[in-house]
Amino acid sequence: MKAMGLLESVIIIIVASAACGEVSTRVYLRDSNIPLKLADPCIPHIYQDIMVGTRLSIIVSSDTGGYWSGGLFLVDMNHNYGDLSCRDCNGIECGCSLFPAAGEGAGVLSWENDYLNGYIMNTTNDAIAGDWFIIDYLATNIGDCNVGVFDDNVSLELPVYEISFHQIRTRDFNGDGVVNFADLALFASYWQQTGCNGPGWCEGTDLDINGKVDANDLMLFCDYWLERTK
Ligand SMILES: [Ca+2]
Ligand SMILES: [Ca+2]
Repeated sequence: MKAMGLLESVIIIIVASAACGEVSTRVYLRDSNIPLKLADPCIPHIYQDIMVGTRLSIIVSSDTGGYWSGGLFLVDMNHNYGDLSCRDCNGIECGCSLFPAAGEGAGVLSWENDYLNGYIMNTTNDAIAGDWFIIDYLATNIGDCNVGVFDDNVSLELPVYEISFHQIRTRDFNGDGVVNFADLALFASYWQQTGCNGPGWCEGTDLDINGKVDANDLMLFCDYWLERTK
């Protein structure tokens, strides 16, 4: 009798794990296959500092198939720090935010209210394991931005986890997507400049916004030498 009970428990656990696959996210620099590094490899979903203006892509994947619904949302004030956007194509809104593994008829839909701003997603019954959706992200402001990952199987109101970005002043002064000699040249043109003030801060070269462009700003600039924003 006891053995029978144990057997039943094992069967329930096996069935439950087969039914509850895991939906996960990966973050890349946009239009590349370069993954964004975690701040600490042992702590998931909290990424290394990124510069304002950085363009990323968030891929939603699953290790199981079948119907699923959820979404990616900026909750509450987070929309002051970042933007989510889907990919339109072939005249279909968000049409290119869907991967074939999400199934024929899967959907991505823009949705917002006073509290949430982002995208609802659903697969169909013929979805298979793999990459399902891609949503783009732009860091728009200095500060912390959290993107909520929602799984309707878990909660309709609270994210199952948040993807966290810490956003700092850009070193890509000319906005061409990479920190290199062109930015250094602009930095050099402001070297020892005083009287910098906001919002421009000497075209962004006064990185510690103390009014002058000096060795401390150079150090902050060099920390991101050859870093890319997309
Ligand atoms: Ca640049
Ligand atoms: Ca300074």
